[in-house]
Amino acid sequence: MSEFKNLTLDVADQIAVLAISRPAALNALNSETLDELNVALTEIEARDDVKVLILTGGPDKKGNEFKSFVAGADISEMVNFTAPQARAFGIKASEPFFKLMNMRQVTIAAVNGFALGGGCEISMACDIRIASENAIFGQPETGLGIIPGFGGTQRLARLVGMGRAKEMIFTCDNVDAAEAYRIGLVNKVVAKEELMPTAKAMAAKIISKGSYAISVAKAAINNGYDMDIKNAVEMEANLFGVVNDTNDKKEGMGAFLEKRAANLTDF
Ligand code: CO8
Repeated sequence: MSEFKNLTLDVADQIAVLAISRPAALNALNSETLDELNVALTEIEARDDVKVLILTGGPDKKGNEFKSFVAGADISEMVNFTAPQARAFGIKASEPFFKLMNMRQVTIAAVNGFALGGGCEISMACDIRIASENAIFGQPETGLGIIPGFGGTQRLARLVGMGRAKEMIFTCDNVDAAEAYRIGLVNKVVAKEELMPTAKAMAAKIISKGSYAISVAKAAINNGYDMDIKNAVEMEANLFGVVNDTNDKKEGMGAFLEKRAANLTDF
């Protein structure tokens, strides 16, 4: 694996924990960090020893692990952007963001504090979001005279519906973890000390299933989301054909019929 300035990576038990780490800026995303994320995600996707990726935020400069997930895109970098630079910044982010969304491994955002602007957006690019009870979500961009530019106008509406998305983006009102759960922005809210254990327990449960089947199911959900239902179901049938010819299918169904535990290994 490459060395990173603004990321830390730990791999154990087939789970990669990738932390965005810019303690002086509450883990704000600058160009350098986006480039590093792109490299890290490419390298992680190629690893057969990683089946779930947990994305989180590193501690702040005082060592507080629950201050910030990601406090947005880096405002000090964006302030002097020309329009082409701003556009290029958005496009740069879309590469790692789409990797999180589409990589064969499942991606879980463990949101440990502020998830504002680009921070809320990167959490939404993950498959699943688990928040600590102190987490704060928001899209403050219009208060800065800009718009969410890392997919937020699109992914927030898809997750919470257009009305709530418009309210959050037009008012810049933050939502706390409980409200984020209520509106479907996060899957679970847990006490701070339970955040990483809960994310890892969910990861372990996912790893215990058929990893190849999960990656195909992920592709089916993602690809079908924006299709009409007829074509989407046809696409699902095609993918069902793909998973039909796997060792895991033989083993999984065979184990059921033989009343024993399955040993699923395809990936
Ligand atoms: N960018 C750069 N620096 C930041 C950011 C940020 N987004 N957030 C925090 N920091 C820095 C602060 O400037 C401060 O630095 P210093 O110590 O040198 O003064 C340090 O982090 C600590 O922050 P605070 O002292 O402000 O900490 P507080 O506990 O008082 O407040 C907050 C925490 C509420 C999170 C506050 O820092 C804040 O409001 N941050 C900005 C949040 C924000 O507006 N985020 C959205 C940014 S815009 C965006 O994300 C757009 C995404 C799409 C771009 C697409 C372009 C195409």
